[in-house]
Amino acid sequence: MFMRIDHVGIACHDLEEKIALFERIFELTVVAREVNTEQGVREAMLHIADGEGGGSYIQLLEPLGPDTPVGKFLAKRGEGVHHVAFGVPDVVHALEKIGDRGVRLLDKRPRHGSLDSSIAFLHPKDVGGMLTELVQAAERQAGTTPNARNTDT
Ligand code: CMX
Ligand code: CO
Repeated sequence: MFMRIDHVGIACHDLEEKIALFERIFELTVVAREVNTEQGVREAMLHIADGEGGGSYIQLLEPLGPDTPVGKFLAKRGEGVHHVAFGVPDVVHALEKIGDRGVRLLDKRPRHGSLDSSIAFLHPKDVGGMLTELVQAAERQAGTTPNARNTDT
């Protein structure tokens, strides 16, 4: 079902500060910055490697306000790992299969995610306490990495 770990999402108060930290200590490069109002985040994707069906990344997340998923998480738990995202070939198919196994789907249908992916979340309480995201990467040519860009969605 899973092809790779697509990304690990890290909640933070100050996106620019954390980008600088991850660039400095891990030599990672930002390949995309995005404001996703539907998810309530300002975010950056830092590229790690290319894998089957897409890349793998660290996703840094700053909330757009306190009453957002990441805003609430920061208030309750502070900065740190917020979710793990797995790459799947077909997110609609994966959602159907996982839903049939009794896991609560936070998204019944895929939404827009980073780098033009299609994403959906599973309830952390049904996955051993881990907020889980499914990612179907956007179609792109094998062996290429996305260009750095700024988009507002
Ligand atoms: N990881 C693990 N557990 C989490 C969690 C997280 N990130 N966020 C919340 N929880 C736990 C809470 O601790 C709580 O447990 P207890 O009842 O034991 O205290 C339980 O889940 C319910 O949490 P809550 O605070 O009452 O509920 P919220 O209103 O904060 O909703 C959740 C939690 C997961 C349903 C919500 O954050 C959500 O829908 N998330 C999906 C969307 C999202 O996270 N978007 C941002 C990222 C976007 C991206 O990756 O592109
Ligand atoms: Co994510």
